[in-house]
Amino acid sequence: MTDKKQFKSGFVAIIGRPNVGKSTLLNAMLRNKVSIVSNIPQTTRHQIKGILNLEDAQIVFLDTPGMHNFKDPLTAHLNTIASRSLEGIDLILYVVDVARLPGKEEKKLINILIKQNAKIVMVLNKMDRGAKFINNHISFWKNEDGESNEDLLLYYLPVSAKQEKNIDELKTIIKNNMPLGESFYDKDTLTDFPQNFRIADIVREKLFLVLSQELPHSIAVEVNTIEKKKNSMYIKIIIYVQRQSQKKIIIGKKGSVLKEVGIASRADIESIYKKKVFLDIGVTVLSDWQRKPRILKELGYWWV
Ligand SMILES: Nc1nc2c(ncn2[C@@H]2O[C@H](COP(=O)(O)OP(=O)(O)OP(=O)(O)O)[C@@H](O)[C@H]2O)c(=O)[nH]1
Ligand SMILES: [Mg+2]
Repeated sequence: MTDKKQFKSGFVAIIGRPNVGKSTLLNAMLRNKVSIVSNIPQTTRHQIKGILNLEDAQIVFLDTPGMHNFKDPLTAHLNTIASRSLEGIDLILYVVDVARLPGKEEKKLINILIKQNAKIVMVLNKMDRGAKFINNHISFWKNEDGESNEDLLLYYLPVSAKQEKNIDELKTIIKNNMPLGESFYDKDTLTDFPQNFRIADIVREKLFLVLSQELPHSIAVEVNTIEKKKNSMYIKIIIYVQRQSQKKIIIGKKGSVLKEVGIASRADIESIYKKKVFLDIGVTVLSDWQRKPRILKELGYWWV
């Protein structure tokens, strides 16, 4: 039996530049797909909570959009979401990609992180690609802002989120550093991400997968309607693009792209919700949606 007094709970933010593997890491720790993943930067656009329920602890992870230096309006929103997720955090997982050199983004991030009142673990991810720049990352951390940061880090831990290497070790470190406390959520909660956003994100992930670099950065996916029956769900989805030419790309020749996206999305949604799914996906041209506060709000970019 668990001694109630010893139960631990806390909040952990997963922070890093775009594409380092933050969402992959979250999914690996939860052994469940909560956050979408792609090889295109700025995949995550929301703050997504993933909850790890253990016998003697509940750990609430916050996956965040990667922090970026660009100045366009969407990126500014994403940076704001990432910064806000540091409020009230017990521990930060600062994720870096050891297969690439640290640069401006890491510099900016380190300067934000050292000001936080939280424990920090540096997660050296993508070790399966070789440890080429591991020392560069460690010395970048140590030397930024006058060689005084080393003691702010609890650990450096090499992992491969994709191959699930060292993930249990990371979970143990996190648990050991959580404060004593009661659960924040029911013990069977996996995420607080609303169903419609979760479904929209799955469709966005499949668009990345099918179109890769061809996918316009400025697309958005909205779940317009969900009709639930006992064993099935009918879901109407609208993909917003900025121009007619982008609509053509999304639809593909004779609808081939949309068809592939639909098949892959349906498979994922059915496996999450254990129901038969009917997907109806449409594409709408809406110029400059990123600058329209009403649309941004409907799409779930709350802090506009
Ligand atoms: N080789 C390798 N690839 C990885 C690993 N972890 C993640 N990736 C890949 O890196 C890419 C980015 O992964 P994401 O999890 O979407 O990265 P992210 O940091 O959440 O990215 P944003 O949400 O855009 O900030 C994907 O193609 C992943 O498959 C890893 O441990 N090894
Ligand atoms: Mg992500």
